[in-house]
Amino acid sequence: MDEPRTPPTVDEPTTPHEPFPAPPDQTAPEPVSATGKPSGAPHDVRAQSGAYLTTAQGLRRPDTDHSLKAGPRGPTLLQDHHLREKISHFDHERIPERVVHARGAGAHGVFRGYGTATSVCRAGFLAEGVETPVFTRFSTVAGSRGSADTVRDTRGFAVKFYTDEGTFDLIGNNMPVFFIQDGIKFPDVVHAVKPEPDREIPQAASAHDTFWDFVSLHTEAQHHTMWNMSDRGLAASYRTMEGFGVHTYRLVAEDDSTTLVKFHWKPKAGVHSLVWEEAQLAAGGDPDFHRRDLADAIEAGFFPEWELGIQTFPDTEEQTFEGIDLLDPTKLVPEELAPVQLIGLMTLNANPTNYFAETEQVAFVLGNFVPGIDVTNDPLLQARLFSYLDTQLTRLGGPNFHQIPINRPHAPVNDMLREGFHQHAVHSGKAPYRPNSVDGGCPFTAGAEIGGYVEVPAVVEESVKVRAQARSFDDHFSQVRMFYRSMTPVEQEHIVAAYSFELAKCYESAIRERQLQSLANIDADLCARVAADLGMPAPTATIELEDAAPSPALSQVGEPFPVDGRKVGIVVDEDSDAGRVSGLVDALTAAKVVSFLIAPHGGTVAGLPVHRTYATARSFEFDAIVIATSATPAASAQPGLDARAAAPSPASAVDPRVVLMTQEAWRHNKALGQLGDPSATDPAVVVLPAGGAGVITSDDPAELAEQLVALLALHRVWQRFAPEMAGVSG
Ligand code: HDE
Repeated sequence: MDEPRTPPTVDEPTTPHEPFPAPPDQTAPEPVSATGKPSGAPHDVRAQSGAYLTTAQGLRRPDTDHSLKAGPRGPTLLQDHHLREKISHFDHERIPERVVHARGAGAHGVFRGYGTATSVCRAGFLAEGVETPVFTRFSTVAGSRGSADTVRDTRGFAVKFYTDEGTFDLIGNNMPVFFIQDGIKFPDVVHAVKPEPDREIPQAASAHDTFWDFVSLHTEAQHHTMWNMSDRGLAASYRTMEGFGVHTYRLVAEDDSTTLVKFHWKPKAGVHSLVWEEAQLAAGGDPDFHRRDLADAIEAGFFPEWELGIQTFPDTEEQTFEGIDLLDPTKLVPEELAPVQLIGLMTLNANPTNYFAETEQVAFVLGNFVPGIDVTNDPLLQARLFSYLDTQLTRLGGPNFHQIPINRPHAPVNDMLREGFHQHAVHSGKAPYRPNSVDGGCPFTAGAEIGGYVEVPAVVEESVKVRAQARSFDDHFSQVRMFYRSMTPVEQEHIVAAYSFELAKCYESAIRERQLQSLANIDADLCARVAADLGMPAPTATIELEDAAPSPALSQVGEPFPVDGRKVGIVVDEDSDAGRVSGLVDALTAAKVVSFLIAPHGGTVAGLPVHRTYATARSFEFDAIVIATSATPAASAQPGLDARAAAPSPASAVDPRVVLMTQEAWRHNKALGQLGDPSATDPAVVVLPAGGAGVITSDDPAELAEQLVALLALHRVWQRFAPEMAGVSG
């Protein structure tokens, strides 16, 4: 039996006991066999067991600190098998990281069908109340496995549904459009965004010549690029990202009728982003910002949830909807034209037990479908059908990667795939071929009526073999304009700043000039503002576009969202009124907001447990900051670090780290509060001579909590720098 986990002791423990069990927030892949059979084993069946150190063969070892030598000062002996096993295994611990999406975080969960899709899709897991285990992996695209989470980038959103009918992988992104229209261009766009090959810099960043060289020459990339330059490129957390299947898929109903669809994931917590400076600070201060947030939220019981939705379109011969080519993955269909219909709920409720075994080894394969879900001719999707299986052969070392625990299906497997590296199945029988009589004809083929996957007999027009694409793919700008003009002023401001930053990082003037030309075709005002920032002339448009109606659904600003799991930092010290602070924490906890007490030192202050010290806390970690102390400079403060220390202002009487935190929170449009016991510092004094939007003061903890929650629901105090936003942010 596993011993319950006990806290570490100062002295090295010497009483043998079994390994500790995984903490309650963690789970492991379902203990099914390599061929999908329920094993009846407990979830930790693959965890290590036994109290004593062993070799990989279970042989107990008395010493792992000294190699076997010819005398204490002599050479090491080749016969030391324990040494060789230990070093050799270590030498081979690494596997190739993913070519793209190398940096990611995963979680286990469950998907529950609403039954609202059954009229268009026969897939059993979408039926009402059916619960299907899932494993979801979120990722950045460009950076390598050890890069920072908060860089400007697209985010991956891949979900593995372990359904009774086989595994379905829905591998999407947090943006509904893609850089390229044809999969054959994927290596080009990826080579362009990856670090430049001569110096291998910059890491996890698109702000460099080769990326902008490519997207300005290959203008079909402009739509996706605009999404990256928008707030969507700076996801606040994985929990607050929308997900999109991007391609148009084809659903098949029980009566064989077909419907074209685009998949959407709608986060229950709303769609939120970081601001640029905050993202940069987080990349340095906590490169694991998103990974930590996801794991912490699940551990704390704030299970992230998304509703799966579909936009449906008639499966007509031309495969267009309202003039939009559904096979062009650089185009979206505005939700105002085709509302998203919700068809199920995904809840992520458990952390993985082991990062490598699960999050690193999970293999999403685009060709993993279940009856009821089929492909279209989107040329990007078609290439992906090849790539995802192929890439695993190198990454996971052979063709049996689907037998790795996290990849095992939960449906019975009776394939005729045999042997290969790392074969975990022990196949019985003699006839892995069909037809056979030796094994009594087994395995038998299954028609659609008994769950067989039958491809939709879609008509392929009589055609000529060409390397070409449809003329309808030629419009590269009108939806980019539509996206930009659908943004609120503050979101547009961020887009201008992002282009200005990224292009200013390019060395080659020709590349900046070329990209400005694309911006001129998208929107003259956008182009003029970026050109001014770059100190370059703004070109005029070279093409004429019809203005598409804006799609307000594309904006992230304006709606209140639930505050579950949002974080408030409360600055306290020995002067704080412990009763009031506890009252605030309780009121915030009741509203499902998490409080962190930030104090000059660790341990306790005023009898309250400290979660962060002035040295470890930084504003980006919190959605709002409350000051509940006079915050006079602590013993460890270096007041000279406060730029205004010399000036005789009330702010200089405040610890510089509290000043920094408050000012950053102000700049990042976050709510600021003062728990107004008479000693508490007024944040408005720290950040501004007089108060401002989103700065609240109360000596009543419940009232302060209520006002904070109202501000948190809007995510940021949008009108602070854009007064015209006052209407949307209350
Ligand atoms: Fe991927 N993509 N991709 N991609 N992709 C991979 O598969 C590829 C595309 C996406 O968390 C790789 O297992 C090609 C679109 C996600 O493990 C690789 C093309 C979308 C993930 C690959 C695309 C995506 C990947 C790398 C153009 C959004 C991470 C390792 C035809 C709809 C999944 C791997 C995870 C991963 C190829 C385009 C999303 C190399 C060739 C469009 C979320 O196979």
